[in-house]
Amino acid sequence: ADKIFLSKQREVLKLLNKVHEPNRFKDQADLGRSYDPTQHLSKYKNALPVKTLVKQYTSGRLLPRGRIFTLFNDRQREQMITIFESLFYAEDWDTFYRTACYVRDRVNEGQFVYALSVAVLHREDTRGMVLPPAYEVYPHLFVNSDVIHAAYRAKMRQEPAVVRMNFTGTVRNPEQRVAYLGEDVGINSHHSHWHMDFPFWWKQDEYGVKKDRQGELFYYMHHQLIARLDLERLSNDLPFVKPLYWEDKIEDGFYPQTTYRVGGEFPARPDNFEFQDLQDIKVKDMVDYTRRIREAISQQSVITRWGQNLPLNDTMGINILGSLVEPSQESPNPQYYGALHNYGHILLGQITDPKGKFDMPPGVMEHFETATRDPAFFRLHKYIDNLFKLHKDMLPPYAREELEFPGVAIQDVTVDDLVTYFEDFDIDLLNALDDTLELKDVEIKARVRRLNHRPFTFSITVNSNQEQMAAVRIFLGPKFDWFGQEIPINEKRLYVIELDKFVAKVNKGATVIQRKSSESSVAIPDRETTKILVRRVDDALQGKATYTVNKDVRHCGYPERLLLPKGKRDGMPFSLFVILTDFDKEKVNDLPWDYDYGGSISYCGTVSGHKYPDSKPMGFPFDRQINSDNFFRSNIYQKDVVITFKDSE
Ligand code: CUO
Repeated sequence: ADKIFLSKQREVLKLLNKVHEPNRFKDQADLGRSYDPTQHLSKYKNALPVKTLVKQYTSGRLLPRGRIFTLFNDRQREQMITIFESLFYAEDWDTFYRTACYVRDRVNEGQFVYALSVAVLHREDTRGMVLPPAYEVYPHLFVNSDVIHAAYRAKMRQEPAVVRMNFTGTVRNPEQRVAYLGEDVGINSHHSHWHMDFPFWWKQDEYGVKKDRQGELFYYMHHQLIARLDLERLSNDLPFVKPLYWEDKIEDGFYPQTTYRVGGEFPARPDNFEFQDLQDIKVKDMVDYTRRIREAISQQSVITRWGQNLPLNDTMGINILGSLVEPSQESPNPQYYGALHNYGHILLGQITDPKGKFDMPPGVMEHFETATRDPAFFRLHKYIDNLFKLHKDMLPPYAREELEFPGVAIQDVTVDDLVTYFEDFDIDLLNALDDTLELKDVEIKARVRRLNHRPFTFSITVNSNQEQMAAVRIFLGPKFDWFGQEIPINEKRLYVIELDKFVAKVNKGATVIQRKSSESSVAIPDRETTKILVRRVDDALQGKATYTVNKDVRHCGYPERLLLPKGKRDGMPFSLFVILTDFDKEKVNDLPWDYDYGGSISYCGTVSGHKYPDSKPMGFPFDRQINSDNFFRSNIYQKDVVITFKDSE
């Protein structure tokens, strides 16, 4: 059975090979040419999308190949959804595969990659399939122009090359000090995959795949991205991120120095630019949407499109608010509350050419693959996060019963030395370079600097009055602020980052729970490079090696090597928190091991209709106001830890 699955895996990798060129695999190209979906309409659970697709293609209405695709463009997204649905509704693998070959050479490559990826992530028969890392499918979105030019030169000379990539900007730009995070290929890959697992255009009921707590995950994952940047900023003597506002100047500009494969440079934004009205999105509308959302928050009630009131005054309020602010298809009233977050991306993406006078391509904010490169990304999301905070602050602080775990006490927590360092990482650029010149492929790589840390293990000594299952949550927060003042707990809670969340059995008496950094529920390991993946699959197919399919493989997950903030050379103190609660009271599924589902549930939840494994609000217990007298107890442990940065390992 694994062999059949592996041959499918191989076909998907072939489909995603050099997507900007005609399919170089003759079998797939031939199949794509001869297949006529309209002759097989009974093979689709819903045939309307594929019928529409063929019609749009034949009448030349689709976005042409070679053009830039952005999900934020309504027309381009609608077309992509038609492609996705044609693939998703295919009744069996054969129909899916033929449809994929059919679209591969006919539709825009950006739309194709995105639609195919989301289909692979959600079809039952492709569950466990590995997609190539986004930075290998679209290197242009991840590396800067210099690297691409140098790579071309190397290819012309037919010499293998490793091109060193520097972070954009100069030391005169203070924001440059944290560019290693915003420009990290792992972060961008995580973020783009998160949005593939939780697309804002996802139609839960139509597709029959529920996205449990999607709105809350939208809040929490992005909240954590900002908190993580804030800890990097502290590590580099920068103040916390400031939210932007629609009517204020955006102080820091951004020059992406990145180029589209075709279509020119990504547009830049000079310092102190202001938001501009676009043809169909006005700055004033953003102010109105914000006012209405603030009103809903302070009244703890949202007005639905049918005029009913939807309460926000409980733990599920954040899920509604998340879907309303992003918005996803679950927004209770998109007409009234608008599309605050998505429009924010578009306004920032088109800020330098708001009227389309110069026909500039979309900005970095208009792709999830590139958005975090722009410091304004974090400022937009901080602004949105503050709305969520406003809502959370309307809820009462957690009561004693919600915080305590009677009979259980944490005796001690120890952890290895926490050490971070920079290392080199090579990105395969093979996909970036045109094949139109009849030149052989040579090995060309971009070498980037990236943050990593030494592996570490937590040892948590617990005393319990009985054998039971405990939910363990580990967080890290700042100790001192930018001015060197100790941060009070009720403010600190806004900057704590989740390191791990898991279930452990505690015995009667003392138990030592050991947990490794590599097991973190926040993170995934490095993605495997396509070249090695292809080789491993081929070897397994030829019986030369074994290959274990992981049905729960996740592409979404914070890079494991970025689990810790950088810290400082002389050591930087942080506050570590370990919280134990009664898992039996908060579990959702009956199997505790569902908690491990796919390994990165903390920020990425679960896909394919599974429930989020615990019923506590994400970020518990730091998501609500904390009264310090009432907060700490025997199952909530706090201690100082030090993170030391070494230039290299
Ligand atoms: Cu992930 Cu704004 O939602 O980038």
